[in-house]
Amino acid sequence: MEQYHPLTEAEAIEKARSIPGVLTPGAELVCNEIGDGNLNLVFHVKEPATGKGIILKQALPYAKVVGESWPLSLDRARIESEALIIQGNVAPGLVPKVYEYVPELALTVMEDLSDHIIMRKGLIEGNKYPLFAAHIGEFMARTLFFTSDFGMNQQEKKRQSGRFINPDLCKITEDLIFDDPYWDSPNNNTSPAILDDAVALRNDKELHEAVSRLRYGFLTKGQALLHGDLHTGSIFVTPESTKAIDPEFAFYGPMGFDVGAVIANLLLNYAAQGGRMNDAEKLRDFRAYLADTIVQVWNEFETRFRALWNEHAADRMLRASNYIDEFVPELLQDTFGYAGCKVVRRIVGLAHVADIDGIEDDALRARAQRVALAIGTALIKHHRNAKSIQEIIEIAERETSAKEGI
Ligand code: SR1
Ligand code: MG
Repeated sequence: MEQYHPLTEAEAIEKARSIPGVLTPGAELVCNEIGDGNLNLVFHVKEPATGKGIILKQALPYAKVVGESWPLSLDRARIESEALIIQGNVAPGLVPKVYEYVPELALTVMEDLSDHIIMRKGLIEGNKYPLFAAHIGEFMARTLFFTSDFGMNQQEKKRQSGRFINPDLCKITEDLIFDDPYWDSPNNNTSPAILDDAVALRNDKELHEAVSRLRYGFLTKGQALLHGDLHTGSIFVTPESTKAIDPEFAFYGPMGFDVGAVIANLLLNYAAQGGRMNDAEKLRDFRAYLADTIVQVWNEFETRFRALWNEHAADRMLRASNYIDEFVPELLQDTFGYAGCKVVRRIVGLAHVADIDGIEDDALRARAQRVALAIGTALIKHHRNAKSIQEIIEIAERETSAKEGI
């Protein structure tokens, strides 16, 4: 058995060659390490003559973004590969295929999606993805429903939850999302230009009450197997196709955390475009597209989730009741709250987003950060009163005009 070590590019090529049925036997192969995330090595092995390729993702025993001082369990590679397999079974075509998982190397060998682009990059460039809402709504409805007590064998769900105890990665979320932004944590990465807004977060009792409730929900509500980090950097797109990647944060948690993650990242782009698009008409049009996409993501998700419930509810009591009509409104409230938390952490916390950090002009970048913080905190404070997805758009428009003066 091979001992764990970070792969070299030559070893990645050798491993890729051993996968049957993907690359041409004996073909010339090239390899690049393309990992630009916070945690892992990612090797892209490509066959230049045909364009065929394979991705090899290897966990490092520490958080790459910080260094060896932040150790992390390699078990996250097993969790990611098992989550991808489960998601691929219940939501076919919406995640990359896993060819092999090599436990001793914490290595997942999977489908090359280089005909897609990372959605965050696409949105930054101002591209629209008309099928995205339906695809991601389908992905979330099917993965969350069929891994929950609503849609799977309830004894098997307990056993499955045990395989997705993910303490190291959950701790990252507990700290970076539900703790650090609300005090002067050394983990934070806050621009001095918005220090007054960051300090206001630390002194806002009403906000702390609401975040504390959401944090407790994250810790205790084991509703479904979440992706756990479903931001637009974890989604590959083309105009016709959507694939969710990178579920290493997968664990049994509150469904609204995944739905909120998607919406938060659309809102971050919404805030960012005010510092990116100079043409007022283009900006209005792109923001209208993002707002419409947010509403559609929820509607597509809710419609599908309810349909799955009607057809597959797992026990007699669910089938005999209208509990779904109580559950979905609570899920909407969680979605508001988690979306807000995920916006706030990307502005003052350790890990930011390129949508906003990539704005060249300092004043416009600071304004976009303030817009995002205002939207995020308003969502968190409003979450228990949320009744309709449309309220997210009202909040985004209201806070944006207040900060941008339009
Ligand atoms: C230390 S890891 C920082 C962030 O990167 C991942 O994508 C997660 O969002 C995590 O919080
Ligand atoms: Mg990731």
